[in-house]
Amino acid sequence: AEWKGGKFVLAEGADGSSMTRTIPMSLIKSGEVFVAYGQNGEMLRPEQGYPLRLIVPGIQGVSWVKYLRRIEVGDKPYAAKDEAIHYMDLLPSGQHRQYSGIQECKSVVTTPSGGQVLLDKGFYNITGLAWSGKGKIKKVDVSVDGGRNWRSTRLQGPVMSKALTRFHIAWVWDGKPAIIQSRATDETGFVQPTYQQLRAVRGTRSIYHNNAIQSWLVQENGEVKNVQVS
Ligand SMILES: Nc1nc2c(c(=O)[nH]1)N[C@H]1C(S)=C(S)[C@@H](COP(=O)(O)O)O[C@H]1N2
Ligand SMILES: [Mo]
Repeated sequence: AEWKGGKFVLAEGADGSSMTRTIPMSLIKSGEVFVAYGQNGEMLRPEQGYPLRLIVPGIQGVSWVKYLRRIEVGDKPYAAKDEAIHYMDLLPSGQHRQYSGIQECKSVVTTPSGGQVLLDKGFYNITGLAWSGKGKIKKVDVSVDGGRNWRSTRLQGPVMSKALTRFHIAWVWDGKPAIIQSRATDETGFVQPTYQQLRAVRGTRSIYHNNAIQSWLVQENGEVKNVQVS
């Protein structure tokens, strides 16, 4: 039942942090938000939020409140501690960006990635994950030269809205240093930004919602590490 003035829902967790988040009623009306008690035929596990967990597709993980113990409906956002102290971004203008839950299009290469080691030159299947809070992934491009050249990858089905989408592309490593990146585009046409592009919009003091292109450096000895390409 919907309360007439109900524009926002408060969701609170039962753990020590009492994780508390405001969920706009518009999201709930879209019919995608639900409360989960199980997954793949078994109860949620403690680390997944047993016994109940809020699922908010397209919204950053912090709003997926685990150990759900309280729901309230109100006419204003609640400015909970996790919204008024944390999870705000300080913009270059000096203003705070708040209640900015939607996860914009992002991707990351999972193999090869930081901490892994390529044992020899030769064939590799570069693979990773892409996702968008605004719909389906349309395409993912991969670069092995730090963003100078890009090739489009094969998306593994089913490609579903606001869900992780795996991509694959073949690569023959010649044994020389290489910088591997992925760049996703979602069905709205939004293209995942470089760090430079993201900083131009969000400044340098914005912590959350980092959806910039991630770079992995493959070194000559095969070790892969995290680097930032400016
Ligand atoms: N009750 C409760 N829910 C919570 C949190 C928490 O600390 N307490 N952490 C949030 C954050 S910040 C994230 S990123 C996700 C992590 O969910 P996962 O462990 O299923 O990946 O849970 C969210 N839900
Ligand atoms: Mo998080």
